[in-house]
Amino acid sequence: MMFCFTLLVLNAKNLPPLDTNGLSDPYVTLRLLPEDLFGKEVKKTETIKSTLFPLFDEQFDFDVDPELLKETGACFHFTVKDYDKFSNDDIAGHAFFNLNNVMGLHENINVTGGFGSVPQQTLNIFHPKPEGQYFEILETRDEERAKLFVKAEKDLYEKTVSAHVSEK
Ligand SMILES: [Ca+2]
Repeated sequence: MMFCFTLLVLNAKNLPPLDTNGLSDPYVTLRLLPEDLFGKEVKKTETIKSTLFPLFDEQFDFDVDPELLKETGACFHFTVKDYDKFSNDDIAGHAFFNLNNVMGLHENINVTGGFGSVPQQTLNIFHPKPEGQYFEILETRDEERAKLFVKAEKDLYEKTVSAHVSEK
């Protein structure tokens, strides 16, 4: 049985300035990983011009087999990019969202009440280095390597989050 996973991309803040005017033209691409399970479909938001605090407020629907969301390493991969008219778009950063603990997935119930009933998640973006190496691994079709990559990213994400929390 397939179900529709709906994701609302709200906003981003404090993005790195990637244009010479000290601003950026951000948009977000999102996809499900690992590719071997979910395919290569990539969705993207509109580009918001000249801002480091874009408001996207866009909704995306993914038709997925809920069993796949329970697989190790299943996650959303977000990439925040800066649109450039005359060169390749720059990458502002990446973020990952683990899907193993999504509300309603294990309880076998529908989450009702719309977005108001689902807590918002704030993800910290990070810029992976060296970029080339990350992307080679990311693009690989080999499932085991993809999973290892995702696990490493999740560990990094957890570290980023805990560092962020302890700052407060
Ligand atoms: Ca730009």
